[in-house]
Amino acid sequence: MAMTTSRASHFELTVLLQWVQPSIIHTWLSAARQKGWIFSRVPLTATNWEVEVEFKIHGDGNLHGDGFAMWLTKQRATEGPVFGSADRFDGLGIFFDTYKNNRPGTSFPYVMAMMGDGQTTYDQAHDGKANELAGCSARGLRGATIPTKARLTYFQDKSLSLDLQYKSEDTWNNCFTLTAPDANIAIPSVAYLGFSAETVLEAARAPVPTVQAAPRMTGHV
Ligand SMILES: [Ca+2]
Repeated sequence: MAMTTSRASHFELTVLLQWVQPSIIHTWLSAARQKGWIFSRVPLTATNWEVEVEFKIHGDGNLHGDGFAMWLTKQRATEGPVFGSADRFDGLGIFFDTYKNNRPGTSFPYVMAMMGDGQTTYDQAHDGKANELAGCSARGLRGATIPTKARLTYFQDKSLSLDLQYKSEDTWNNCFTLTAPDANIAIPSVAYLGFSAETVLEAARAPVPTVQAAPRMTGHV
């Protein structure tokens, strides 16, 4: 989408993945003024897993960014137009969309999943609607007073669930649960875990962005 200088946000993501290299985090930190990403160097090959991530999205007054994405894709570390990462991805994208482009009747922030086939483009103009696998509105996700978290749980060939914590501590709200074969939850067997964000700062007003990358990997079932 066209970016303007009228929006700004802070986006903090706390990543504690052991196999994420400090150099990648540094890269993301320095890139945060425009676009930034952080991707695992080693693919996630476990068949069942859970990823928990703590993040913080806050803006300066009414200025907010576009949001961020969480990825489990065959590709890694390629800058692009989808929340700072490459389009036509192959695998799962979870979008934490904080800027409503054009999606009447939907309250934002909106969190949704898309399973990319490597060819289909993200429906940028309608906030991903054309290819939405599942999603939920999460009013209060931005500027929350408690640590906001997301937890993605995957059982290969069985289920994919996304839970969010943003209303009160230690209370998880289910965003969606998908089951196979009713839904296509086939994440590539070799997929890289990544996060990306797209932010425009109004230089005169916004302080230096603080992007702390941050997921916490828990458990192998
Ligand atoms: Ca949007």
